[in-house]
Amino acid sequence: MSYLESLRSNLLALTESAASLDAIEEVRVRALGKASDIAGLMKTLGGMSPEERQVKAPLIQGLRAEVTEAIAAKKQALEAAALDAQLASETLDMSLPVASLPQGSVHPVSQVMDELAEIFADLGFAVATGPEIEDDWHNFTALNIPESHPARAMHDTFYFPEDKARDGRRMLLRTHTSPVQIRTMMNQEPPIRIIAPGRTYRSDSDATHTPMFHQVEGLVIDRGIHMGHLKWTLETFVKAFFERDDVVLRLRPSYFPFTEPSAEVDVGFSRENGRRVIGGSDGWMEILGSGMVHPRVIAACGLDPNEWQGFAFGCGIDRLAMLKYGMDDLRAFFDGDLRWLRHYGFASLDVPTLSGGVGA
Ligand code: 2U9
Repeated sequence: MSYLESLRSNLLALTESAASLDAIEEVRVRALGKASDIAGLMKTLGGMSPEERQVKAPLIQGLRAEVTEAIAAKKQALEAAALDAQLASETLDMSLPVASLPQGSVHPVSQVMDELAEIFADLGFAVATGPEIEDDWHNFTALNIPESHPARAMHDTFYFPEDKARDGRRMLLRTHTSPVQIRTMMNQEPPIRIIAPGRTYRSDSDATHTPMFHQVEGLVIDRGIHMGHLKWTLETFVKAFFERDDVVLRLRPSYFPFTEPSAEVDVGFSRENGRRVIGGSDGWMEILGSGMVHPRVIAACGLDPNEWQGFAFGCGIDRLAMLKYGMDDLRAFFDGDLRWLRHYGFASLDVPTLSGGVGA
């Protein structure tokens, strides 16, 4: 057997017998590194006559190519085997019962959002979401709040600098979730039934206001929609949310630029152990704003207001959580205090259902 042949069978045997990624790397250095036999053979090419080189160069280079390829193939096979072994060792049997319950809990705001989704899904509403960084057209103009409108100032908006404007529209942190409904109306054919829960931002901070707060808004667009549909929907929602049948609603005329007519919604409360609880008729508490979608808002979204009508409503999720679960300081929602979270948090594996009870 020639020297080249015995070198070839030696190196291929070494390659084949490498049992780990470290071992194959050692073989690579030994077979192809600077001090290897193949490197030595490559160096001899320079001192050969052209005739000899013409014969030997293809043999030596061919050997180098064959060994390089064999090492690469072996390395790939070892890597695949290592990945298979890792995946096999990391399998998790999802059907096994939980050994101990997870430590974390669901934040009351997330719990209320899940409850809202569950209640409104039963009434045929889908959950819609959209960007928190908006432009002034979707947040204001489309909602019948033109540039000079005092409502823009009332919203205490967090604006981005002028040079961040897109297509001539000033960017801002959305002051309500209404732009989600605008985007839905522009992208989806009616009939529309959605709720839009999410974070909203206003430059306002005291015991009852935080710069970031959570809102849910609802929107129905269809033919022949009237205030009766609005009142029934809100009544059904409030009864299901507070899990009481003795809920009474009172609609008071109000004004919002995006609805006409507009109504603020009060709910009757009673006193239990000195605390106000929803239900009964000891007094009224305002919980929602609502109204028939303004024809100008419907037209701004490209729909014919003579054909399509709708109702909309909005309320603060943080306030809903406080009322339902008896919390009295809004700021605690955002402190991240573990004792508060453990006290008010909800078991992470509990999913609110209408049959099993939406609340805790
Ligand atoms: C579209 C058309 C109409 C949403 C509405 C209210 C009334 C309202 C406030 C309640 C407390 C916000 O969190 S809060 O400060 N909201 O009173 N929101 S009607 O009306 C819309 C929305 C979108 C396209």
